[in-house]
Amino acid sequence: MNITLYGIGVSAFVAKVRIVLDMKGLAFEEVPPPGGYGSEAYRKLVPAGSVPGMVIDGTPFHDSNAMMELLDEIAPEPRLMPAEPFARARVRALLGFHDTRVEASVRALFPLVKRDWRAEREAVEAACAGIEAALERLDQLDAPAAVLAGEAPTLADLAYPCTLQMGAMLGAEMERPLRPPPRIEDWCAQVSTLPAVARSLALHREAMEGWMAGFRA
Ligand SMILES: N[C@@H](CCC(=O)N[C@@H](CS)C(=O)NCC(=O)O)C(=O)O
Repeated sequence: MNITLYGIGVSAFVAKVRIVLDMKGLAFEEVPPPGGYGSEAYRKLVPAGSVPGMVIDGTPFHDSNAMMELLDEIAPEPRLMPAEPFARARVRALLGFHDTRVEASVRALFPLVKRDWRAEREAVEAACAGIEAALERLDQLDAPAAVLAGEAPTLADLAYPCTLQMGAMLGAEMERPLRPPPRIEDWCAQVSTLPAVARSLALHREAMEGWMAGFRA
């Protein structure tokens, strides 16, 4: 199998897919989208134009969750989706909650860190409180600990660490440390010990540091 992952270092969506590729021990090449995401050159390779994009033996794929599930199906070991239908539905719900609630709330900090955020303390506070509210809801879903406690990590466990790191780094950058629920922090710390997760966390941290440094006065 010839696999190319198109990605950018700061994307937590890209990290989700990279982590699954690493968990499966699949060989792949990771490259930035030519011309940037959305460019004409990139859309010739991955018509959706978003990152992550992936091409397997000439066939393009987009959408990180679809790619994670695809990889779990074509490379079954270790299994990252449970076999039982209720558990599968819970994993998919957690993947959706990550994309639409948690990552989206963290992304709300992006425009602020690019600006003179010191002049917008209220906006920073509101955005960080939004992340904390999303994480409180995640905690109340009662799923993360339960998912990981089922002895093997699932796709849901692997989706969150880089996003939580991104929120923590952006909060720290803007002098508003995040306060995630303790159970979420413990869960994330536990998942982060997996070598595949640790590798992407390190890549993501370095990319975020470089990216944020570009906006410092
Ligand atoms: N639902 C997509 C979202 C990915 C996404 O939002 N990627 C951003 C960069 S981090 C992007 O490519 N934005 C441009 C676009 O969506 O056209 C996924 O899970 O892959």
